[in-house]
Amino acid sequence: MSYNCLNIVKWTEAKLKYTYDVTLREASAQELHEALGEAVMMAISDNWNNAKHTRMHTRKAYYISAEYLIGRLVYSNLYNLGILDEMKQLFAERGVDLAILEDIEDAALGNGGLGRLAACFLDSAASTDIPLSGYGLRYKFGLFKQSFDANGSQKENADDWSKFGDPWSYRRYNHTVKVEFPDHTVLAVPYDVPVIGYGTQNINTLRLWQCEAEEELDFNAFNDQDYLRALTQKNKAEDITRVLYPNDSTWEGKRLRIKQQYVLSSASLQDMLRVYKSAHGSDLSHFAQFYAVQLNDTHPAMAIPELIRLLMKEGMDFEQSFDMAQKTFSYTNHTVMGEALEKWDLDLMRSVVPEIVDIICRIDAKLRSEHPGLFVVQDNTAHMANLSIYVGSYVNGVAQIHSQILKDDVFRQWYEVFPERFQNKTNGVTPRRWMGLCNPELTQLIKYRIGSDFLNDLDKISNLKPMIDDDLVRQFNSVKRQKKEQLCEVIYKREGVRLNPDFVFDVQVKRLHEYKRQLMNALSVVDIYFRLKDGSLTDFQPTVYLFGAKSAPGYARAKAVIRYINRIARMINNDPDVADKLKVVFVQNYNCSYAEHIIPAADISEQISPAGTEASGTGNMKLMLNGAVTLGTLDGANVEIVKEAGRENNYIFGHTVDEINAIKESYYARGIYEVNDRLRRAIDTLVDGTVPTDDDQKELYHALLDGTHWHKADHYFLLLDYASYMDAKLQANRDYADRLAFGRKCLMNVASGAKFSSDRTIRQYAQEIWHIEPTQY
Ligand code: 26Q
Repeated sequence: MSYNCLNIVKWTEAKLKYTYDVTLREASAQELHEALGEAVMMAISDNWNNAKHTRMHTRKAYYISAEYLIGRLVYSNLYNLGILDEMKQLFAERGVDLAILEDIEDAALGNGGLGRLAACFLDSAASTDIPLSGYGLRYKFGLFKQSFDANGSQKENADDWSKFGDPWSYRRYNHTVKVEFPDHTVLAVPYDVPVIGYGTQNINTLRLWQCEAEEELDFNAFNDQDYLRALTQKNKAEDITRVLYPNDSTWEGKRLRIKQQYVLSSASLQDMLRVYKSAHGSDLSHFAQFYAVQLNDTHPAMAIPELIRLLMKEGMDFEQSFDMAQKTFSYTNHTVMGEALEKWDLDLMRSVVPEIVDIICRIDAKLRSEHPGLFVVQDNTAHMANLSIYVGSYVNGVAQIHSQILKDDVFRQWYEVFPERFQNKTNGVTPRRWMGLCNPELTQLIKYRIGSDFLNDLDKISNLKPMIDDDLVRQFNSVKRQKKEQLCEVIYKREGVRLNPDFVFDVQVKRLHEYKRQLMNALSVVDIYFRLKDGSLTDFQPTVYLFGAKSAPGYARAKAVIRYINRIARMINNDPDVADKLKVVFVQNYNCSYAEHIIPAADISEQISPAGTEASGTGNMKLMLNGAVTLGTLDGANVEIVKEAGRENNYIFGHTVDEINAIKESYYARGIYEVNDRLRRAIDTLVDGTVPTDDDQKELYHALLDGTHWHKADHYFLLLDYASYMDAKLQANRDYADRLAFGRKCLMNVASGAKFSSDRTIRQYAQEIWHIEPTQY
C-alpha cells in the first residue's frame, strides 16, 4: 500500500481551517507542522495498528534508554514513508515551501552519541522489520539550547521543544501505570511515537513516559493550605521528567536522577507484564521466552531488580525471578572511563527505592557466594555495570577495539568468569537520515551509478568502487561543492559569518569533552595561523575550521575551551593578512538538524581522541558516508573505518593504545612543550594575552603543563600526539590541492561505508543477542 499524498494535503488544510482558521499559505511553520503531523498520523494509523497486532504472540525485543535523540521528525517521517518529494511538490503547487519547517525545533531528548544511536537503532529495526519497541522518558525540556555571549561563553537556554504541541505522539492515558516511592506515588503516562520503516509497511513504537501526579488537585479541599499541598504534589511528580540531565560521560549521583531511572525501569516493566499477560496469560514463567530487553548503558539498570521485585510480588521465588531476569536482560556499555560508570550510594538509593536496594543486596550476596572476588555492592555502593553483567545474558561494547578493552581491562575479572557473555556490536548510523535525507544530491549520484536504491541495503554501496573514475570524482566534487554552498548560506544566516565554498571544510562536531581534544585542534589552528602570518607555511590550501559542540553546563574546562576557540576565531577572522586562507567558526547550538547541514559539506572529519578513550563514535561514520576523509587516531570505530576504506584514503596519526599504555607512567608533557617551539607559541596564547584570557583558560594551561591534584599533566596526551597530528593535518591539506586524487579518497570512503549502516548493527543484535527474527508482512 502506498500513501495518498493528496489526502494528506487535504487533511492538513482541513485541520488548519478548523483549528486556526488559516489557509495553507497563511499558516505559520508551527501551525503547518501540527496540521501536517496530524494528517500523517491519520494516514499511517492502519499500518501502525497492524504492526502491533501482528506481533502480539511472537518474541519481541525492547530497547530501554534514558535518551532518544530523535531530532526533527517531520522530514524524516515523510522521507521514510517515501513521500517527501511528492509532498514538497504538492505544497509548492499550493504556494507553500516545505523548507519553512526548518524552523521546527528538534526533539533533543538525548545528549549525544548514546541517544542518537538509540534513534538510529529504532529507525533500522523498523526498516528491517525487526520487532523492537523503545521505552524512554518524555522530558519536558530536552538538551539545552546553546548560544554564545559577547565574551564567547556558552549560555544555556531551556529547550521547551513541545511548546507548540507535539503532533508525532499520541497520549495513551489508558496505559498509565503507577510508580511508587516511599513518600509519594506518581503516574507514568505513556506517549507513543510511531517509528516509521523505510521501504516497508512496518511501523514500530517508541513509548515515552511522562510523570504526572495522581491527583492534580484535590477539589474537595477548598482552603488554601490544601490547594498549595495539591500543587506541591503535582510539581513533585512532574519534576521527575521535567528535564534531561545534560551530562555526557561524567557521572553524577543525583536523587532526581535515581527517580528518573526508576520510573523508566518500573513503568516499562509494568507495561511489558501487562502486554505479556494479555497475550500469554498469567503464568509468568515464560516471560523470557517472549521478551528480550536491551539496556542502553546502565541508565535503566534498575529494571533488573525491578523485574525481580515484580515477579516476586506475583508469587515467584527469588531464584526463579533472578533466573528470569538473567535470561531477559542484556547490557551495552558505552564508555571505558571509570568516572562515567554509574555507582550509586546505597543510603541515597534506599531513601528513594528501598525495595530495589534490598534486591540488589540479595543479588550481591548470591554473587559473592558463587564467585568470591566479584561484587555488585562494595563500600555501601551499588556498581550498576557489575549488576548488569551478572544479571544479564550478554554484555557488549560498541566497536571492536572498545569491546576488546572491556575484556582486557575494564571488566577483566568478569570476563574471566563469564567469557561467553562478552560480545561486540560495532555501532552504525541510519543511511536514511544520514545520507538520503541530508544529502539527496549524493544519494542521487550513487543511485544513478549503481542502479538501485541502496539505502535499505547499504552493502550495495560497495558496487561503486570499480566505477570510481575521474568522471565520477568530478561529479562527486561538484556535489560536495553544492553542499558547501548550502552550508555557507545556513552559517551566514545563523552565525553572521561569510564563508567561501572554495575553502577546505575541516570539521569537528561532537560534544565538548577534554578527551575529544577540541583544544588540540584549536592549538593546531593557532599554530597554522602564526605560520601563515610569519610566512613559514606557504603550501596551504585555504581552510575553514568548523567546530560545533555543547559543553555540560557545569564543566568549567569544557566551557573554557569553547571560549578560547571563539576568541581565536574572532582574532583570525578579523585579520586581513589571512582572510583569503583561514577562517574559524564555532557554530551555536549544534544539534541533529545542524548536523544534517554540516556533515554533507565536510572534506575532513576530525576524530582525534587519544586511542582507547572514545568507545566508538558515530559522527565519524556519518562523515565518512558523506565523503569526508578521516583525520583521526586509531580509536573507537576509526579503526574499522580505516580498515574498510583503506589507510591510504585517510589520515591516521598518534599513539596506539599499547604505545600510550607503555608511555603513561613516565609521560612528561612539559618536556614536549619545552622543545617544540611552535606548539609552545600556540599553548602560550592560553595565557599571554594574544586573545582575551581568563582564569579558566589559565587553568587549562596548567592542566596541560603542570597537572592537578587529581590528574597528572596533560591527561589526554595532547602534547604527545601533537606533532604527528600536525603532520597528518597538513598532509591532508596539501593533498586537497589535487582535487581528483582527493575526491577519489573521499569517494572510496563513501563506497566503503556498508559496514556502518545501523541496519547491519541491529541485525546482529537481533541474531546474536535477542535471538529474534524479522517479521514478514
Ligand atoms: C549518567 C549519569 C547521570 C547523568 C548523566 C549520565 C550520562 C548521560 C549520557 C552519562 C553518559 C551519557 C552519554 C554517553 C555517550 O553518549 N557515550 C557515547 O556513546 C556512543 C554510542 O555508543 C559512542 O559512539 C561514543 O563513543 C560514546 O562516547
